[in-house]
Amino acid sequence: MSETSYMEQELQSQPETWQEAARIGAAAGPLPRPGQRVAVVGCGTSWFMAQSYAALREGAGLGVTDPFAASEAFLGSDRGYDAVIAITRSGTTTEVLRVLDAVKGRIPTVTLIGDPETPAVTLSDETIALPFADEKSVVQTRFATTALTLLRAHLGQDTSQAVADARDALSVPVEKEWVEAEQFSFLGTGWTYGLANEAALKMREASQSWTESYPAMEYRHGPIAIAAPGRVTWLFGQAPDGLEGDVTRTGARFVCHARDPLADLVLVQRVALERARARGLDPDNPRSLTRSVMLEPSATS
Ligand code: F1P
Repeated sequence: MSETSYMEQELQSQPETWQEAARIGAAAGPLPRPGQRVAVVGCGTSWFMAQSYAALREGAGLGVTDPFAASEAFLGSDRGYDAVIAITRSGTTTEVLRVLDAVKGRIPTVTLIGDPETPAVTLSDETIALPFADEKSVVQTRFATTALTLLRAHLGQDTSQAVADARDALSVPVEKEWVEAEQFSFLGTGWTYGLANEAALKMREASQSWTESYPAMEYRHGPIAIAAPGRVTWLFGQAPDGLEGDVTRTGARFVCHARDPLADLVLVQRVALERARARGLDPDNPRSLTRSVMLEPSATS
């Protein structure tokens, strides 16, 4: 592995790519208007960004917004969607292309895409290209967070604090305890649940770590049995009453920072990178993973 991996370079550029995305997102564009019924689809990291966006949009009272893994999307006409948003860095992910193809001419689509020279563009009615956030590393960091920042800005959020907090997350030390921990459980509520899912995926992809993720209020319903000394429970956003005490009593380390939760995800990306390094792994080329899952035409979902 080279001293500076693509993953490291890419994750460090997030404050700049977020600022650029916020400019694009704040302008009027092809994204759905308030009140429209929206389905958001993606795979892997992009699915988790869809989860976060859906919770933010619907939570802001801007309309029904349902996130789906592209392979499990319910987009029948009885559901009455006015728009489908697809999120895909590569633009070649088979399950996403299948959704775009299936709804073509029936539901308007807009795709947030990293590489605009790809089939997803042809299949989409509209695209929002983020080539400045595309990545060389297989493990996604900045494309996902930049796409979500664009969507946050489109919902009317001021993302400048998130940018400042991302700079902070890039400068604080990565604690030794996080690099050496045996296991991580990531928790979130509302839009930060998608971030928890993404944090857990990042750690698995980059460093083959044992991670889990749950809605924060679900954690006491069984998963807390995993919490123990040498393990970490990391919460994004506001901690539910009493949860810190419940986790601390198990001997696990409870982590919850005040910074913008998307910026706190940047810190987890750094933890994943350091854990990969500590294990001699190449985070740019993780075991069994490719930049995009492209299935044979005959393969079923
Ligand atoms: C989606 C994705 C990635 C994952 C892996 C396979 O890619 O599932 O999130 O890390 O590399 O592809 P995309 O549709 O956003 O290009």
